[in-house]
Amino acid sequence: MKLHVSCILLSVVFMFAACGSGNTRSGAVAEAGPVKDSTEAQMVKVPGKKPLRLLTERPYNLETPLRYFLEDFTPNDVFFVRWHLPVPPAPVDEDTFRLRIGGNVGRSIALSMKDLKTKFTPYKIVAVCQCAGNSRSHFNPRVPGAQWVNGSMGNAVWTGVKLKDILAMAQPKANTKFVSFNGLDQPVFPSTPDFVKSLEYAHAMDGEVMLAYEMNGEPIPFLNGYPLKLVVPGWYATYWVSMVSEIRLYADSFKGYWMNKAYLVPKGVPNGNEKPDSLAKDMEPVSKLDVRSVFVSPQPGFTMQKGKTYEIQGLAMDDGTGITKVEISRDKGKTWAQARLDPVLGKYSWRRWRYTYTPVEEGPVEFLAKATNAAGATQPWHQWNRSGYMRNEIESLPLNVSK
Ligand SMILES: Nc1nc2c(c(=O)[nH]1)N[C@H]1C(S)=C(S)[C@@H](COP(=O)(O)O)O[C@H]1N2
Ligand SMILES: [Mo]
Repeated sequence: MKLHVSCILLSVVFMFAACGSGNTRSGAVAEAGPVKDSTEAQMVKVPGKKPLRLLTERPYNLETPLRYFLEDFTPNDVFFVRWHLPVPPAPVDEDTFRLRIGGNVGRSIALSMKDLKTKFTPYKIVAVCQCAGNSRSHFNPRVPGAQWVNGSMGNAVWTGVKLKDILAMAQPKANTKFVSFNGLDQPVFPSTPDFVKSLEYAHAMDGEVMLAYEMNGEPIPFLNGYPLKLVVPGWYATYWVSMVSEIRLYADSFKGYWMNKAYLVPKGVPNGNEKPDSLAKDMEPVSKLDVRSVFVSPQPGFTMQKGKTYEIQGLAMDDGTGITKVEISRDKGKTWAQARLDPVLGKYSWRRWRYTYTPVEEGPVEFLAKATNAAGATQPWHQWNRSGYMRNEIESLPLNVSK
């Protein structure tokens, strides 16, 4: 813990943005309603990052303010940060760092960063990294956990090596079923389980799961997992293990706290739904991203002028199936109009949508946004689960119209 504290003895600057009252964090039940601007919250400046919304300090949990989602690729210096255990005290030394691969393999190997950058064909993919708990603060009744608004997500170009190429070098045994991933972060007390995640072997070998050493063309930022981050396109970010240093293969299943006790959702239920008074009994690990859309601009409560034309803008994403439609409603879902979709930046990227609107009447107006993907999957009107995962309820944006 001492080491960790020293690492975060930083010039912590608190700021309160001028807009908004900030009362969304007061502990009241969060309404399942409009997207709230992260800039209402307390902000913190840590090395390597611009001011971000502070959720917790030990370890760091930092949220990206909404306005950065006007960019297609989330800049590294505002990319959200999520840790369960203390962040290692200092960046690793690239020369001495080794990625170890062992377990059910023909030969255990240890790879240096230089090995990874020179002995394999580089691979690049655009993918959204979204925490399974993103937007948790909107769940009603409120659920425990980091009270994210919509900013525990980001889109980036990831460069590195396909996991299947790396595993092949260790000669996996034919009966391999699971692969686990451990990072350099460690619990303070031996009773706290280390953060280890696993994937089925076939998934790990699908040619898309990769180990990234670059994010948007730069080394992965320290707080996002320097020097190596597992990228699992289309899957929630809990699998995107930061500072990966150990990979193990198993002939049978892998069991561990972070796979079998945490990050569970009701099994086989669309949108991970359950009811507070009748919780699901059968649970399974969270996995693929639900279809969702979020509003990015304008800010909630913005006042438009009658007769002027405005662009309402947002993002939509899913598990890689592909967003095919985003619809907008101004009458609580009775009628829907299609938004325009920007070009696809990659199947695992988010996709920007735009809707042009010219108000003709004064008064309040509420927009709803609903995305649909190529498999016909869309967003629910109501959603709840005990841990606040996979949030993808249809969102609303309240605006005003003046003379
Ligand atoms: N080593 C390690 N990797 C981790 C975690 C962690 O606590 N330790 N948290 C996971 C979770 S829950 C999320 S949402 C993502 C966040 O990635 P980011 O911090 O780069 O945004 O990292 C994942 N990888
Ligand atoms: Mo997460």
